[in-house]
Amino acid sequence: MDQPNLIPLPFTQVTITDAFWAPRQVANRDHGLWAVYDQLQATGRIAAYNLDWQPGSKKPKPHVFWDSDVAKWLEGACYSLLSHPDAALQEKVEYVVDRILSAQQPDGSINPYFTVVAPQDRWTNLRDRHELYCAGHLIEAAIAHHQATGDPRFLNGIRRYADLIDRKFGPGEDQIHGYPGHEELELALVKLYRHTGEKRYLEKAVYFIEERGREPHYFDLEAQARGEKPPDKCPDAYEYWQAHCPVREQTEVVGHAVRAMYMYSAVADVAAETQDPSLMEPLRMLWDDLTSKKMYLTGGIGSSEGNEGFTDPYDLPNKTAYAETCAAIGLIFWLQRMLQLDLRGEVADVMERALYNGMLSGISLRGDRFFYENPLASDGDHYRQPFFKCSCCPPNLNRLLPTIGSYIYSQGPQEIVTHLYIQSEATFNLEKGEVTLVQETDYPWDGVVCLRFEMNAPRQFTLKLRHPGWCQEARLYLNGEEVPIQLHLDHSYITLDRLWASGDQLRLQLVIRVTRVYAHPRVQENLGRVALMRGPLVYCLEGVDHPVPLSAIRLPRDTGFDCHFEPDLLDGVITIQATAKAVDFTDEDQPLYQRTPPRTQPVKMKAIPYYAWDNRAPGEMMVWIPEDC
Ligand code: FUB
Ligand code: ZN
Repeated sequence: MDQPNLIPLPFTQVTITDAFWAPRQVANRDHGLWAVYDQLQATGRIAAYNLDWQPGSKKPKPHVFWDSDVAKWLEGACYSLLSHPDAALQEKVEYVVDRILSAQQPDGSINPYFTVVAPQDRWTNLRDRHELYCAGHLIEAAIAHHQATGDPRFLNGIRRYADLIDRKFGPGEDQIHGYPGHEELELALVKLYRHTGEKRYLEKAVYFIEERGREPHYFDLEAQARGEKPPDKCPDAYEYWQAHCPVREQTEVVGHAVRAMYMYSAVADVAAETQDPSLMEPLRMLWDDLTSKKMYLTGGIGSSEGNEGFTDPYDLPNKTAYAETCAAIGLIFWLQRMLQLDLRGEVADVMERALYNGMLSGISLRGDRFFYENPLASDGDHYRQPFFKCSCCPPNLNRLLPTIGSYIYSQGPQEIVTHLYIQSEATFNLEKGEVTLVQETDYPWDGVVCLRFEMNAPRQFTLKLRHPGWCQEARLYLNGEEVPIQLHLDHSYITLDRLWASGDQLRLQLVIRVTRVYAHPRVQENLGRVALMRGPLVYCLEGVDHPVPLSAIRLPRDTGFDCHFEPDLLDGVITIQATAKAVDFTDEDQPLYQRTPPRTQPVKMKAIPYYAWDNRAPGEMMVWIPEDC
């Protein structure tokens, strides 16, 4: 580690005032959180804490990971309350907390499935049964509740559960030498350590990370103890759980995508806390593998439904893309942590890409319908739903959206780093005093960003502004004087170390153009196709905007583009328009095979931002457009 760690500026110190993210936070607050709450009630997830299910009962049977859905909703509701008090939501939060605490067992555990459905199976199948995963989400929820309310009762209750896990797991003879089948608890324990100052929580996170993938494989041992045969083809079979080898030996992203992202996030957390560079090395290799071979243009990851995760390099099909919303969220979690340890613009570029595309497509503009899978092409049979049987994604969106503010900036003792351009007002407590930064911009539609400092006395600090990788042409002015960007670039961050004074102004002009993007030729489906990007946004075509089937459209390579801001379309978006060609499908008399290529005619093509698709009439969608050379 060649620099002191940065920390993200918490969203509680950032007020977003823009026309892009602020409305999404309002939609989450007014619709999303309520819609998910109703579903948690309707499906029995909250009633499960009554512990009144019995074999043969008509009540819904608690599922192994229902707690995680409730906990993520609770966490999101608490974050929302932190920036926007709301008595009605607060009442629901307290009600849910009461229900959860009422289900706590004398030993501290909270888990309706293991209390009423299968008490005899507790801790016997860490690989598949999710109790440690659920515990992690409960810990995160309890910390958020404590932050939002100052009331320690939920946190204290959950700490009893964390303490039980702490006693139960570890290297001791009377302890279980296992680790979670679905990672999550590890990052939650680091959070709990940071929140309480109790070092043993961090040590337990370290234990789980170090133990993972060691031989003999714990998952083999527990399978044998259950009287089952361990999976064939070990250790590769354990790639699904990222348990095929110790974390330090992992160089390729494998297995279940959400699990992988949560694990890498925890490894980055532990690396930050322990300053152990040997944990950063694998993370850098995993980043390279992911971003050079296994990530969709949208920042969606995990292309296969079979393992909800990764397959071979360049296996990135469009229509069948799994690209789970939670996986994009996990990627955002991980990359935010990487940025604190190793500030590189390309990492922030991908984090931004996932935020604006792969994650945001997961939720409707109104905030109450969700995608689980985020394909890059559709025949018109893929729609957002109010909820799912396996409903991890909706409450994950509920908890990410209120915290967008904490992805914009980092701070060091004497350093302010701007990763994202989002209109906002932020307060930093630097070593030498408080600094307010007011950011004004119409990003992502426009690339002009004005930054103004306010402080009660001049202060010396370093300001770093990300030079986005998508931008080929940028200019920067400090108090009206141009700053030669190239002389100040450090890993794609424009770095200015000076004595700043109140009223100092910066104007960053990022030229945003429509860009044609081509995939690596080994991504078979995209050969001969092009995608359109404008700034951080990936664009797509929707059937509803076109008079011909999308499969008929060919985009000539030399066609120019017009961009129009359409205030009444999809809550206000810039569309990309062009004259393309449409293959004539209508001539039924054409022979099946002929020597001349099919006739084409001009067609007006209109692309919209990918995140906004499926918010109008259901229909086809396509990101990668056949190109006509
Ligand atoms: O297993 C819990 C969650 O459900 C995972 O993170 C998702 O991929 C879904 O399988
Ligand atoms: Zn999910």
